[in-house]
Amino acid sequence: MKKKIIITYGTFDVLHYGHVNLLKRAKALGDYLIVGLSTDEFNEQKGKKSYYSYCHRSEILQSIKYVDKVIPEECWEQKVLDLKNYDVDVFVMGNDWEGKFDFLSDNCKVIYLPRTEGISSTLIRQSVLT
Ligand code: C2G
Repeated sequence: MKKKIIITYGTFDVLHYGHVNLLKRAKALGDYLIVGLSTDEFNEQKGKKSYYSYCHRSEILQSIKYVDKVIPEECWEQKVLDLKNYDVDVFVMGNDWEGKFDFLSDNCKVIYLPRTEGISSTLIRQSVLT
């Protein structure tokens, strides 16, 4: 029987329980979770500077039991090709992106999950890492 493939994307810098909560709920929607991890170069395009490098963020994500595969997210436009290449059934994002990826619903189910309030990489960096 075909595995139900889930995909999500993000920077996942300074991994915290909000990220894990998203990954846990995303994985619960299917059998195999792919994470499109923003490269350092793409982060620049997003106006974000991560504390950890892509390699370290990827290593940390791969240690999370809900994550089955990590691929580089290098540009905004790659999602449609990713959905086709990996035969994705469900695209998942936190609802801070509500509506932004509805155009992908021609290719797969699009689900926005409630964001975990009170935690963010920025908050952590501001309070701990500075
Ligand atoms: N998230 C969450 N709760 C938080 C923080 C983040 O549910 N407290 C979710 C976000 O909604 C997102 C995922 O965790 O779905 C990753 O968040 P970021 O690393 O901030 O990703 P972002 O910069 O939003 O990049 O193409 C999509 C982009 O790459 C998303």
